[in-house]
Formats: sequence, C-alpha cells, structure tokens
Amino acid sequence: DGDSPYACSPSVDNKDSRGWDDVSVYNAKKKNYAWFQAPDGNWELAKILSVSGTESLIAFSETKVVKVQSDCLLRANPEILDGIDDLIQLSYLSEPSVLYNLQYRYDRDMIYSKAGPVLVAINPFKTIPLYGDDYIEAYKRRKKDSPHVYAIADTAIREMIRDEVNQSIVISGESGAGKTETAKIAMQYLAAVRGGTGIEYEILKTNPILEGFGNAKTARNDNSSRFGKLIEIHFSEIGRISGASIQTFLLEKSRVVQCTEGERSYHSFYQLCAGAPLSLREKLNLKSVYEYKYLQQSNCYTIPGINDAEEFGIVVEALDIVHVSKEDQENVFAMLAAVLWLGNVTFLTVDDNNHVEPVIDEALLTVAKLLGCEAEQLQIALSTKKMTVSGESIVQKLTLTQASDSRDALAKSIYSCLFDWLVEQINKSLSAGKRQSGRSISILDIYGFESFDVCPMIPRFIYTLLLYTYVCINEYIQDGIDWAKVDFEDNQACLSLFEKLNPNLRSSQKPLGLLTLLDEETTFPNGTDMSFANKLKQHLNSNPCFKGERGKAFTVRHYAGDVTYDTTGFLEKNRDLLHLVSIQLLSSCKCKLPQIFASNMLSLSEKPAVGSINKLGGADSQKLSVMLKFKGQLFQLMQRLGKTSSHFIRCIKPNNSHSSGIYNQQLVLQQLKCCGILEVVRISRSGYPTRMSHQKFARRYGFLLFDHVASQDPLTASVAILQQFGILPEMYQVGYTKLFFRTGQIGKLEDTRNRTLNGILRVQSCFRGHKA
Ligand code: AOV
Ligand code: MG
Repeated sequence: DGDSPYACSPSVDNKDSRGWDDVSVYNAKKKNYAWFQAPDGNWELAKILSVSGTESLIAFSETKVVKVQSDCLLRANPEILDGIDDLIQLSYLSEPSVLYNLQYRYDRDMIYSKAGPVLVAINPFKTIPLYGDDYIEAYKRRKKDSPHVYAIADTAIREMIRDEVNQSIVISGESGAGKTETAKIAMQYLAAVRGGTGIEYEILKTNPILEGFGNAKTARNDNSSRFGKLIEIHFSEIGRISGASIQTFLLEKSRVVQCTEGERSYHSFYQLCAGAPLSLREKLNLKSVYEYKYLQQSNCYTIPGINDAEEFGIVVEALDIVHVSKEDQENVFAMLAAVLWLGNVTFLTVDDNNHVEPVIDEALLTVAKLLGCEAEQLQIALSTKKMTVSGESIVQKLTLTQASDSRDALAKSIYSCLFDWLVEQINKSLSAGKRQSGRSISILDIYGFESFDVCPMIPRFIYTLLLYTYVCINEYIQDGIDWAKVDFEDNQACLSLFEKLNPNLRSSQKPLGLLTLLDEETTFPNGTDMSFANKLKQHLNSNPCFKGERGKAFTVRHYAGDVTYDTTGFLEKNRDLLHLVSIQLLSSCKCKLPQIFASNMLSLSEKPAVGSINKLGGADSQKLSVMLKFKGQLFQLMQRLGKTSSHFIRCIKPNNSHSSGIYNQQLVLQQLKCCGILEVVRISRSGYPTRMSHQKFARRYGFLLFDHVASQDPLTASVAILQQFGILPEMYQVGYTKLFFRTGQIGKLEDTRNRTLNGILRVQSCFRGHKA
C-alpha cells in the first residue's frame, strides 16, 4: 500500500530494453543482491561484492565468486518483500523477481498470488488446506484478504451488488493448469454464501455430468475438458442465487472415433460400460470396454485412482437432480451404446469399383435397434451419398474410406448432439419457472491452450482479447489521457489477424482474417491444407504478427511469444461433413433422441450463424463448417462478456509431471509471458488500472464531504472528495467522464466510507436506544 517504502514505486527511468529495472545504472553497494542468469536459463541470486566500471564482482556462495558484466545483472528485491502477495508491489520488477516471489509462495502452499488485476493460481497437484466452510466464512467476513479464488468470487458478488453491473470471472491456462478445478471452487463459494433456495445444489451437480460427457484423459490431464464452458449464475433482486444457464463451446468430436495411444475417449463410455446395472446392460447389449474398436485404438482403459463404475453412479445421481427422467437417462445411455457399436461396424466390397456395404452383424443390428431404425436403412446411410448433378438427384455408392468416414461422422454427430441435448436439459432445469431479471456472475472456463484441435490459436486469442479489452487503452485515450497509449498497441496487430471478433475495430478496419480465410478455403471443393497455408501467406504477410513458414506452417506472434502452427488437418476438421442421407436416417428413427438430433442439425444448416458471412448452400450434406458455427458463438460470447465487469484468473502448471512440489522456472515463465501477464503487472504498476465514473464516484463518496453541496456537478464533487481525503495527485488522473486510480486507492476510500457508515449506524442505534 502507498505508505510502505517499498510499495508501488515504479522507477520509470532506469529501465533496460525489456522494461525491467536494470542494475547497470544502479550504484551497487555491498550487501546488495542481484539476479544472474546461468547458462541454462535459470536465474540465481548473487551477492554483489564490488562494482568497477562496467563489471561487477558477484558471489553465489563463500567459494563461488565471479566477475560479470553489470548489465547481465538484475536487481533483487529486499528480503522484506519475499513472498509479497501482489507482484505489483515488488520494488524491482523483473522476470527473476517475479519467478522467485511466486516460487517462494508456492513452496509454502500459498498457491494464489495477485499480478495486478489478475489472480495467479499455481496448481499444487495435491490437496491443500485452503478450502471449505471455515475459509469461506473468513473470506465472506473479510477476515482474510490473501489472494484466493474465494476473494475473487467475493469481490464479484460485492461489485455486482454495489455497481449493479453483471460480473464475469475469466479463467485461463494451459491444459492441466487447474481451470476447471478453479471454476468449481468459485462456484462453491458463490453457492455457499449466496445460496439458500436449493438451486445452488443443482448448479453444482452439473459438474459431474459435464465432466462425464465432455472430459477425457489426455497426455496432459487425466480429466481434460474437451469443450469450453460459460456458466452464468443468476441472482435474485435480493442477491440470492436464483438459477443458472450454461453455454458450451465446440466439443472436440474427433475423440469419439479416434484417440492417440495412452489417452481415452470421453469418460461417459467407460463409466457406462463399468457401472451400468445388469438390466440396462441387457437392453443395450452392452459389452466391456475391451470389446469396442473406438476404445481399443488408444490401448488405455482406466485412469489410476478413478473408479469408473462409481463415477457412473455419481453421474446418474446428478442427472436425477437436474430432472432428467429415468426414461431419458436410458435414451442417453442407448445413444452412448449406439456410438460404441457403430465403431464395430465393418464393410465388405460389393463390386469391381471398390464400393462397399456394411456387414449385417451384431454391431449393425444393435446400432439399428438402439437408434430405432431398420437395418437396411442404416446400411444405405452408411454406404451411399446423395448428389445433385445438373439439377437431378443421384445416389452414389461409397468406397471403403468414404464409408468408414461416413460411419465415423455419424458417430461423432450423435455424440456431440447428445452433449448439446444434455446441456439443454440442464438449462431447462436450472431456469425452470424463474424470471431472470436480476444480476449475474459468469464463469468462463476456456480451453487449455493446446486443447483446441481445429484451430489451436483460438484459446490464446480469446484470453488475450479479453484481457486486452479489460486493460483497454482506447477508453483512456477517448477520455483525454494520452499517456497510456502504450504496450497493448502491438497486440492490436495480432488481434486483427482474427478480424471480426475484435469489437474494438471498426468494420472498415477489418481485414480478411484467419478465420474467414479458413472458412473460405473449406468451402472450395479443391481446397487443401496447402492451399489454405498459401492463402494465409498471400493475405496476411503484411501483418507484423504473421509469418509464413515453409510448407504448410505459419507463425503467429502472440503476446510475448511466437507460436508456429501446422495447418495439417485444419480443413478436414473444419469441414465436419455429415451426409444428408445420415441426417435423414436419424430423422426417420423411431427413438426420441435421434429425431431431435436430426431436426437440430437441419435447423442449424438452414440458418447462418450470427455475424457469419455467406450462407453455405448445397443439399448433399450439412455444410456448416465448425469455425463458422464457432465464430458465431464466439462473437456472442465477446459481446456478452464485454458488458460485464471482468475478473481474471490465470492458472499455471508448475511442472509437466503432475507432481506436487516441483517448480520449473522456465515452464512457469513461459506461461506468465504468454498472454502478457508480466506486461499487465508492469502496466498496473505504473498505470491507473482502477476506474470509476464521476457520477458513481460522487454518489458513493459525496456524503463524506465536509461541505456537501447537492447541486455540485459530479466532476467538481469528485475533485473535492479527492482533495479532502488527501489522495496524492500522482495516485490518480481525472478524465472527462472518469477517474483513473492507481491500485489500492479505492480501497482506502472504501475503508473511510465504511468507517463513517458504521459510525452513523452506531449513532443512530444509540439515539434509538436513548429514545426507548
Ligand atoms: P484444466 O481444466 O486447466 O485442464 P484441471 O482443472 O482439470 O485442469 O486440473 C488438473 C488437475 O490438477 C486436477 O485434476 C487436480 O488433480 C489438480 N488440481 C488443479 N487445481 C487444484 C487445486 N486447487 N488443488 C488441488 N489440485 C488441483 V484442460 O481442461 O486439460 O485445459 O483441457
Ligand atoms: Mg478443464
């Protein structure tokens, strides 16, 4: 805080080219410590023994003394700052001091720290005693103020009520960093302090369902989310949880039909096979996981420490709680079994042109039974496609590859439709009969940065864009303050690679971007990954954040780090074709779910996604590309979050072996750099991250003025308040419409306000007591 000699002392001068506090211009004295980078890239703390000219003599221990160039050294912070809970309070900001500080805390199980507005959460990979009722109570009563997910959730609640603005908690990080766990911790806090009606219990029970059907074991995480999730928790007028709605984004479909060695398909399949009671097994003709080809290919059936049969029970209980009827539950499990059996369907060549037909065997017959169609219909759907040639509809037979693809496409569609349908049922239950007129807090658990298989740069982009919007410089500029037109400038170029989604760009400024080009190429009959890569180079080469590589690759300069992407498979994954014959098959099925899936698919391909480009015509298949659908969703997401006040949580994975107690500096640094967390700290430290409109400020603190004049305009009142409370001029900036504060200033004013209000209340109650 501003009173400490170490706090918030941005030394604007002595910066090196990276913007870090530099030691070379620093009059090194004995007893001072500095960071020295060893050849392996790790930083070591050294004592400066003497400085002469451009060289310094440093000691790592009594015996290890070396002479180095002074400009290789970075100042270390005084010991008193070790383990400080907000990085912006470091006297000397540098990569090693940030890394050291986080590690210092991590070693003591303080996994949460602040980086200006961002909560940094380092995955402990073990149970730590930071959660539960006592902690919740302490944060609720503000008896604790150390950084925590609870503190973030609590601030969101308070700001929602105080400012009457919807809030969002945006969680990001690599796969396995802890996003989903963090989201659950936030939900638990909200449920505990703002529940009461019982609906909060239902909301928490959506987790096992979504994880059962949307999570899988991957190389990076045994419980990896293969979809993005936004859960919006609604509050009533009196600030109690009144319901919720969940939006999911783009489930990874390919996993249903193919899966790499050592990974698993979705948990739901293993749970069903392990946990279904006998009667259900008979009805669905269910076998063990080892019998299904889709599950065999990765040669991984179990997860250490996880009992799939038990998990099945938990999912069924959760389905009961969100009011999915027993009959519907059975329909759901029938679809899972149908997908598994589809994988076992095999084909036989039937003519000289390599055309095939499915073999009528147990697999085919079981699928037909589970979907509620005739075996012949299924045979036709899997081995033919309809084409329109010069206005005439013709039926064409398929080759083995084509037929296998159409079988897999059907399996993928059934599974993703099932997932969407479940989410819809959950939403019905969570909103049943409730008017959503109050406020909300949304929790966004976006994909792990590597988990997004169609277009792997998307998650990074989403987070950067959100953070960018948060630290949005435009607003400062519009407000007549020009000092802040800084660091995020470069980022604009990177974001413009993705065009339309960036709400800060006017349409005339929007160039053709990556997503549009991907979609365009996908619809070209002759489009290939190579032609897509070439098109990118052709259109985007002038963008400083883009670099075409040899062959099918390209590099994007993300915030503080280049990432090279290989376009292999982009188009195929984006195409995601389901033949019309298959959709027709589903719509003719007697069972309820296939019919619903078919009608959803048809209505989707008829209506272009929000904000999308041209409608993709053609009657022979469902031709809405994955990206086109996703773009619509993303656009809405950005708009929705744009209207909320955001809180950011950045999850960090301290090692790749999922072990507790191991802190890999380079790995942590790379994650801090990606998305510009270090930059955010730097800006927050030197900038004015807190803002409030003059109206709001005057309304909130105006009554504290000694000579309060009701007719004063908000700006005059604001300035009077600032002066009366002795807020130092360097701690704020006055804009046309808003005030901008350095970190910590509003907290001071709030304390004064609370003290005054409590005083007034005490006086009032004394007065009442006196009268009585
Ligand atoms: P993710 O959501 O970020 O990955 P998870 O939230 O699934 O990562 O976390 C991965 C694992 O880390 C969990 O299964 C826990 O074992 C452990 N973990 C995470 N947070 C905590 C915590 N606060 N306390 C104890 N253990 C924790 V992905 O969905 O793969 O992108 O796609
Ligand atoms: Mg997750």
